[in-house]
Formats: sequence, C-alpha cells, structure tokens
Amino acid sequence: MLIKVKRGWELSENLATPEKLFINRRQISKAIAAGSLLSTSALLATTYRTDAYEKNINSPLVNKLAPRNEKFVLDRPLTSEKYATTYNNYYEFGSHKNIWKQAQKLTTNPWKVSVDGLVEKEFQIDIEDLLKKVDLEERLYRHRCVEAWAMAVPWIGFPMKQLVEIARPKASAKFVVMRTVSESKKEMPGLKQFWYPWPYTEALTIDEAINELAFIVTGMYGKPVPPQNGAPLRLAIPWKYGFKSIKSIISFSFTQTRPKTFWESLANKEYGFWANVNPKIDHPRWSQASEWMIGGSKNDRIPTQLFNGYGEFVSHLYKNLESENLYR
Ligand SMILES: Nc1nc2c(c(=O)[nH]1)N[C@H]1C(S)=C(S)[C@@H](COP(=O)(O)O)O[C@H]1N2
Ligand SMILES: [Mo]
Repeated sequence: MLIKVKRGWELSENLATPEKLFINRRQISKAIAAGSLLSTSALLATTYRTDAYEKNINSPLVNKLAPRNEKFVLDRPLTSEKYATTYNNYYEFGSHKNIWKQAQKLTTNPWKVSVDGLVEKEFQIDIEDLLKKVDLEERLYRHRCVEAWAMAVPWIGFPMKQLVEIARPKASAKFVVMRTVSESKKEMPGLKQFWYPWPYTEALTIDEAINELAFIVTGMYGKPVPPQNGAPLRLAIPWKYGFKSIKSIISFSFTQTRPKTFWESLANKEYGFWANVNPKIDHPRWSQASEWMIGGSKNDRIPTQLFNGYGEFVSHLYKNLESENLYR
C-alpha cells in the first residue's frame, strides 16, 4: 500500500480511520523500504493510534475508540499528535505555548462536574457516571485560535446537547457558563498571575450549546485527552475562536443573563462573547484573513473561512443578531 503525505508533520485523514489501526507494522516498514512517500512522523502517528487502541481500550473516556461520525470532514490533513499536544494555550499553567510538562501535574481523578443555576434540580456528578449517560463518538474538527494558528484534530467526546438534556435547564435559562478548575497554584502556577480574572470561564447561548457541532471532548488521537489539552473534559466549538473551547471543566451553570467571561473581562475590545471566526473582521492588532497550521511554517498560510468553514451548521444562529459584535 502506498500512503502519500504532503509534509512530514501532516497526517493523512485516512491514516486515522479505525480500520487503519490494524495496519500491519511490517507492511508499513516494507512500504517505506520500497520508496513510498510515507514519512517518519506519519508512521509514528499511525503507531500512536495503534498503541492508543491497545493501551486505552478500557478507559471510559474513549470507550474502546468511539466510532467516528463521518459527517464532519476536513479540508486538510490532521495535525500530528505531537504538535497538538505540545503547542498549547492553557494560561493556568503559564502564559506561553510550552506548558505541556507542567500540566502533567494536574489532578484529574477523581473529577466531579457541577450542574447548577436555572435547572430543574442542581446536582454534582462524577465524570465516570456522566460518561455512562452519553454516547461517545470521534469527530475530525478544525480548530482556529484567535492568534491565527490552526490545527485539525480527531477528538473523542459527545454532543453538548446531551449534557444540556441531562442538566434539564428551566425555560428561563438562556446561557450556559462553564468554569475551569482553579484549586491549586502548585499544580497550576499560572494562577499566581493575579492580574488575570481567574477562574477561566466561558459561555454559550443555549441555542449554540445544543447545536450539533458543539462537542464536549474527553479524548483525542484515540486516547484520553491529556492535561495540557484540557483533561478530563473540555469543549470543542469549531466555528468560534479557540478561547471559547474551555478546558478542564468543573461546572455548567445555567443563567438568564449573559456573563462576562475570562477574556472579555480582560480585554473586551479584543475578545468578545461571540467570537465567531471571520476572515474579514481583523483583530485590533493583527489580520484574521489567514492562518497557519501548527507543526508547519508561519509563512505557509491558508485562507481563513467564515465560521471557520462551518457556516452551514451555524450561520442561522446569528440571523437576528447583526447589531452585535459577532466576530470578535
Ligand atoms: N481553562 C482554559 N481553557 C482554555 C485556554 C486557557 O488558557 N485556559 N486557552 C484557550 C485557547 S486561547 C485555545 S486556542 C485553546 C487551545 O487548545 P489546545 O491547547 O488544546 O490546542 O484552549 C482554550 N481553552
Ligand atoms: Mo486561542
């Protein structure tokens, strides 16, 4: 079998399909010896996936490698796991990209999630019990950081709509506000930066939260999501800038009024509530017209798309909101 990849850091979408888990490693070596274009890093990524399956078959966070939902397709190769898990934004661990080592200190077991505010009945639930109530699946999503880097990731998780159904919000609830764990400055030294409005919070309207794209992530690359990417529970909201995809969530609070979230409190001219991706609306300090893929070169630009290319799923949500600052 001949596997072509464009660049070393890219991994063809095919390589991540569950069937390919069972590629015989000797066949791969032979293909390389025979001069196919398979690069070392693509080979590694395939191996990761095989290992992921073998090692994590019993983790409730990935449920034997949840089946892929084929509805969500990419227009570009997957980012290799190495880059997606070592180039991160997670300010609780530090205000730079290289926080992955420090993040290993995060205690994620046990993990409880609170559901409160305007719901029929407030409750707390252990993540293992929550996972028994939802259906895990794999989705390939693009991710676009407001800083103009991007990635394409195979997430495992469940539709946020299922969480909203379990929460049973009252009719008066209009927003769902989420909060990141912020218990320990020892585990999360970034919390010592007192000028940030900790804890990290983010929010969506209920209509956004029940949109089929809104996804609660528990795994990536066939494994439980690692601490640096938001273990054990984070969002993936692919049509909005990355800061909306809050990590390591400990509570879902239902409210009637729109909250001021972390980044909005810090710099409301730069980071608003809606934060939908739009190549035509620049950040006050840089252009949003294009993006670069992590693992690649900053000079290798891809045009950014309205709603990050997910308009068919979400543009209707914003029809009557033209007076709002929807793209920042
Ligand atoms: N709690 C918390 N969640 C967060 C952040 C953060 O600093 N803290 N950074 C956000 C930003 S700006 C981005 S781009 C994504 C990055 O996710 P990744 O590291 O998995 O790529 O996480 C988002 N979620
Ligand atoms: Mo971001």
